[in-house]
This record gives sequence, structure tokens and C-alpha cells, in this order.
Amino acid sequence: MRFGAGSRRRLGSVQLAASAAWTLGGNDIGTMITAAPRLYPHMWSWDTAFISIGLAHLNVDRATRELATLLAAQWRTGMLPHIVFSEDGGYFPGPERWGAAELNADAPDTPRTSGICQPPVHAIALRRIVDIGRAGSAADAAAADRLLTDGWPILYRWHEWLVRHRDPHATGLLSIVHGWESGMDNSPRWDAPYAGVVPGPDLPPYVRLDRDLVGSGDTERPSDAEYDRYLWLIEQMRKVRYDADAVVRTSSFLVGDVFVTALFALASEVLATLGEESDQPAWQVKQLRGWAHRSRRAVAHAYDPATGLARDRDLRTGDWLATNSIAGFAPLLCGGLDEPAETALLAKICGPDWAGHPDLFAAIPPSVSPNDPGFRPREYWRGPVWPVIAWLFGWAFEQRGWTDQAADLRAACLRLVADGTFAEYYHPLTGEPLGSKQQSWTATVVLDWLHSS
Ligand code: 9WN
Repeated sequence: MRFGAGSRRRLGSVQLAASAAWTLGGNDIGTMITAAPRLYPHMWSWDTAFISIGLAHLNVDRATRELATLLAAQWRTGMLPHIVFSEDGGYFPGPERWGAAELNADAPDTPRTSGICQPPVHAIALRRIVDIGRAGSAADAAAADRLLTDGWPILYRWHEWLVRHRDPHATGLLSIVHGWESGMDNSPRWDAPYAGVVPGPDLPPYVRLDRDLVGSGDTERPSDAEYDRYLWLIEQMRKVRYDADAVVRTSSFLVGDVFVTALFALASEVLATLGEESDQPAWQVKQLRGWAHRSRRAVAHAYDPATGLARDRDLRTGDWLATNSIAGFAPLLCGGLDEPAETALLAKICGPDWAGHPDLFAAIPPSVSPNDPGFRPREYWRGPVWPVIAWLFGWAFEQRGWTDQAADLRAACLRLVADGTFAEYYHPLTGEPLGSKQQSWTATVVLDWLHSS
């Protein structure tokens, strides 16, 4: 059956909120809220940051516990791992394939974790939880303040780890060692650097579990060739026992990620302010502001006037990577551009190559421009629209005073998700829900939009 706008149901906001809450309840396995029921039966780092924001609208104490569960899995080095595994299997690569605790004494034995990280959006979640808590009852405010007191030093150490190991030369541009660390796994941003990842003959065999769990998995999910490279990078990290510096030295994938860098700059500012509010050491607050400043400059430096977008940089070859992806708008998240360039960038994201494209189901920037020859509207990070990414831009727009653009984006997103399936991502032209359904982070950003309208 061809999917058309006519086949969509449209829930009212009360029903939609109830349905989002029900989705989160359904994904709660007692020890954690999993990222999605079948495809992702564990805790993912940046998913959990978003999940805790939505939860705060339902129950502040529960939200604080969710974020605290992730923070408790911090490695002794300071890294927040990208996956915290539940006791359930059902995902590949699972803890055995990663072997993080077996190979590295700084990884926790329990819970089991993966050996890489994800974008540092956690301070933003802490900010939202604290604000929602303070606007609630005395008990809510107390729970949020406890999270602030206990969680702040953990997040400081996480940011410090990123600076120490992912920007050792203090350029401000943070690097990633695996596409999964970007959260945008198979984005065209990584096609060139992945071309330099050549799986060796000793890549141990494996069986994927993801494809059968996604409706048209064969076309939506990354290809087997891409998975070989993802798994090969894990082998390279296992060989150096996940030693952070050795990984950076030896990984055949090393990219300066402009989107992660912008999120880091934004989150470091947010963390600094939260630190002032909770009497954290002044020198740490100052350091955070310094990191934010340096990374903001790196993001501005990555801006390419020729394309009007910011670029990533392949640190193995030195090449700048210009792709027509949503990450090119990174400077809008953290600032740092001069005013004419920033105004042009804001106009561009709202314009006909992006959110203003006339064929879109709703005016939301997709992961790749619909006007790009490589646009694939059903293929994961190669075209679909991701509600969480829109949430990040909307939140940043609010902070930056672009309230009209933030309100337009929120309205468009609520139109996209009104069917109540809470899909992982959506077809930008038809609004068809794609990937996993009942995805926790989609449900929670919907809750946040509904509560902010
Ligand atoms: C690999 C959980 C995660 C998200 C990522 C998204 C996807 C995993 C996968 O799902 O990645 O980490 O198996 O595809 O790309 O952003 O955090 O929702």
C-alpha cells in the first residue's frame, strides 16, 4: 500500500500526550527506559538525555533517576558510554562483541557498556529537568536540585574527558572515532572517511539483528558493507583495549565532527551556568566557558562561505568534508558566526533547499537536503527527518531569541508526529513513519513540545 497523507490518523494534543506517556511506560523495563521496544532494547547515551526531558513532564523524580542511571555508567576515565546494556539481549553488537569491561579496567563491570561515546547533550537535559522541577512542587524542585548537585561533577568530568582525549591539540574541534559516535551513523558526512576503513580478513563473523526488525529494513538500514566497517572499527579498538589515546592514534576513522563540537559548545555554556547556580568551583565554571568559546570558534572556522554550510574534517587526510547535511547548520546551535553569515544560515535552514522545500510534508529540515542528488527519503540518516534533531534546533532557536522560527518548527513537528506512532524517523515528503515505532526519544520530545506550546 502506498503511504499517503490521507492514510494518517491525527490525534488531539491530550490523546497525543497520553499516548507518548504510554509509550514511555511500555519501554520502561524497571531498570531503565529502553530506546525502543525491539530494535534498541538498551539505554543509549543521547537518547536517555532526551528521554529524561520528556519524563520530567510526567514525573520529575523518575526523570532524575533515568539520567542518573546513565551517569552511573560513566567510565573511570570520565567517558559516558554510548550504550548501557540491559540484561536483555536482542541487539547486535552486544556487550560480548564489545568486550569493554574485559579489556579495559576503567569500564564498569556492571552494567555492561559499549566502548565509544555519543553527542554531549546531557547538560541540556539537566537544564530542562532543573527548570521543569523548579516550576513544579517543592518535592519536584528538591529532586531536580539533587540531580544538579550529584550530576554536575559527573558531567564536568565527561566534558573534561572530551577535551582531553578528543581535542588533545586544543583546536576546539572535537573528533569522533566511529560514525556511531556522531549519532548520525550512515550520514553522507561519513562516506569519504569510511572509504578509508578497510575491514581486514580477520574480521570475526557476525549476524545482524536489526534488519528483520524494521519494516523495509533492507532499504532503510545501513548496508552490510557499512556494517563491516562499523564492526571493523570495533576490532581496531579492541586491539588497543579501548585506551582512549591509543584509539585516536590507531582508528582508521578519525573525523572532526562539527555538529558534536557545536553541541559541546552549547552544552558547556549550559553546564557553566548550572555550575554558577549550584556553587560549583569557580575555576571549573570558567574552564567550561573557555572550552565553549574555543569550540564555538572552531565551528565558525568550519563554516564554508562557498556552500553556506559548516563542514566536518577528515583528520586522517586533512580534507574538509562538505556535504549537504543537517549538520551544516551547526553554527545555529552554538553561535560564533558574524551577523550576516548567521542571518544567511538561518534563512537557509528555513528556505527552499531545507525546511521551506515545497514538497515537504511538514516544514522541518530533513537529514539531507531534498535538493541534493544523494537525498534518499527512506534511508536512515540519508534523507529522513528526525524529530530529536528538530527539537535540538528548536531549543537552540529559543535560547538565541529566534522565537518565531522556534514556534514554526514546533508546530511543524507536532503536525508530523500527530499520528502517535512516535517513529524513529519520518519520510520527509509523505510523513510516513519509518524505522522503529514507539521510539522513546520521539515520544519525549513530543511531550516537551506539547508542554511548551
Ligand atoms: C547505533 C538509538 C540509536 C541512536 C542513534 C541512531 C541509532 C544505533 C543503531 O539508534 O544508532 O548506535 O544500531 O543504528 O543512529 O542516533 O542513538 O536510538
